[in-house]
Amino acid sequence: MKFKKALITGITGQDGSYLAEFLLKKKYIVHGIKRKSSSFNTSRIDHIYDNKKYKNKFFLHYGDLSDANSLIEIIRSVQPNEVYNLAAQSHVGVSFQLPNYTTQVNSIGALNLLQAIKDSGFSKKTKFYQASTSELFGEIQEKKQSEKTKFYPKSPYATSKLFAYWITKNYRESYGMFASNGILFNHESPRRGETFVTRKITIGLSKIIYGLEKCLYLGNIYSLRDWGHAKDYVEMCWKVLQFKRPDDFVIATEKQYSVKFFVEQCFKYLGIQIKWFGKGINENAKIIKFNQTKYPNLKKNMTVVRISKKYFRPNEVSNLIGNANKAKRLLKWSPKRSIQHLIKEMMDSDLELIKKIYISQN
Ligand code: NAP
Ligand code: F7E
Repeated sequence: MKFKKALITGITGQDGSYLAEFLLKKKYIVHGIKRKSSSFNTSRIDHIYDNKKYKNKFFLHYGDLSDANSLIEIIRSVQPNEVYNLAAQSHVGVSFQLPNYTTQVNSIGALNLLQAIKDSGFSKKTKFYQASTSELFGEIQEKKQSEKTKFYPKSPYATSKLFAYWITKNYRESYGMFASNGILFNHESPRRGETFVTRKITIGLSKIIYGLEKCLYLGNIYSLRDWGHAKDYVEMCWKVLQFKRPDDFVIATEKQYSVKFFVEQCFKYLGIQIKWFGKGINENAKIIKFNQTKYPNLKKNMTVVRISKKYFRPNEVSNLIGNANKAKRLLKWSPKRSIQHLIKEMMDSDLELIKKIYISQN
């Protein structure tokens, strides 16, 4: 039996690691591109690499989206059936400070990869998935955003992804490539990068519980997002490439919550009652009721959340919610995990992580 070969860029990231696990379970041979880093960057995939079961099924290659030669070399040697382009400078806030770099990686990087497939003579053999994003909708032009909603990107990240979205379509139309966009709304997990807001909250509260920090500082807590679970969403990436023709799909839960709600639900899960005071930059949350025996490091009236100007962006996307009807209808997909499931999983995982750090320090 001939196994399919997949190549994943961004394999060391949140989605890349879940997608690798998913594809290996589907009996794919998985190749991943990791970039050179002076410190270890493979913590999310070490368990796969170390698993004897995957010895001849999982391979890593050094490469970088900004280095076209490395991509051509890898494509030629791997000859993948499917390429998932998940690599990116993916932080919206950071993209305002690194607009050029963000564009090099996210826009030119996607182009380099498409061109590497074409130059290698695989335009008709290799399917291509581009990790597009709800950030393309930015200043929303429709209440719920679908594949038909007009784009209005509001950050260097979003504009860089706009190019990648269009160049993917362009290679599809110009060269007959099976090249598709998954327009994914926010998706989170215990493997989410620590500077994205959900993970910042779950890790921040865990540190407060163990007395390693006193307060969590956030930016715009009124921002609204459609948050799904990364495990549900990587299944979608695969489904997008299994569809009978290349196409573009919005993937979303169609439910919307504020950052403030996410904070409240995390405290609720921990069994800690908080109350909000003040307005604007002075808004803050204090602890009202909690179990002192369970949480010896907490104090009544302790301020556990404050607002900091540092985390506001020059241009904010404040309201996103998807319409995933097309994916539901054509790909027979719907998200399995709720926001409560997500919060429980993320809180449990970060409490465990911080407990280990606390024990090692005491
Ligand atoms: P992530 O955790 O930030 O992972 C990004 C990955 O890209 C990491 O493996 C990173 O490597 C790699 N990378 C960065 N620059 C690179 C370069 N120049 N060359 C090669 N690799 C590079 O992102 P994610 O949350 O998994 O998201 C996956 C993709 O989906 C991204 O393209 C993101 O923009 C997009 N997206 C994400 C969401 C979401 O809510 N998560 C929603 C829509 C779209 P290191 O580990 O070395 O840093
Ligand atoms: O912010 C607000 C912030 O950084 C969510 C990426 O995966 O999803 C992600 O982009 C919201 C924003 O994600 C803090 O201003 C408040 O309104 O978690 P985030 P994002 O910007 O939505 C999209 C779909 C992607 O494609 C991206 O790759 O939360 N917010 N206070 C904060 N955000 C952060 N990071 N930190 C705060 O302290």
